[in-house]
Amino acid sequence: MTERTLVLIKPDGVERGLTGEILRRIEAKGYIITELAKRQASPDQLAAHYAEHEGKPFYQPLVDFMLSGPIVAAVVEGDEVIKGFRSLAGATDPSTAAPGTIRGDLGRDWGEKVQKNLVHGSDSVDSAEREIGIWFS
Ligand code: DAT
Ligand code: MG
Repeated sequence: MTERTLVLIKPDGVERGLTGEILRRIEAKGYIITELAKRQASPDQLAAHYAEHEGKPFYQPLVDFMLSGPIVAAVVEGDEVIKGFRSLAGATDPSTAAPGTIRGDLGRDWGEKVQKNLVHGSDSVDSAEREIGIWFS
């Protein structure tokens, strides 16, 4: 089924010049980038985006990191793209993410810096629609 997902290239990906490489992998898989924008995230956008993690010990370091530099936000469309992009991204922790994935091939930070894992991808149809509304309204 055709779906939409919200992809964020986090500040580490933008700063390291990996925007093109990450978008290349998305397009090479056959997904369509329907919206694309480089942004400085606001605290309000991040509070909404990461509401499910509020109160967890990693919440504030995660938000601070996401405010540390520009991000690239994209709406990506394709058959089963929500699950499919998370598969391209790989496991949350770049130290164990599989080779061939964005985090496994390109991620250089883990442990207490695991928030620097290059990308975000929505995890369900509901969260995708909610997140797209935060970044593209
Ligand atoms: P994902 O980005 O793979 O969907 P998530 O939604 O569980 O992971 O968490 C959001 C981000 O928060 C994740 O990309 C990195 C950070 N994070 C998750 N678990 C963490 C932990 N145990 N310690 C530090 N940061 C964590
Ligand atoms: Mg998540």
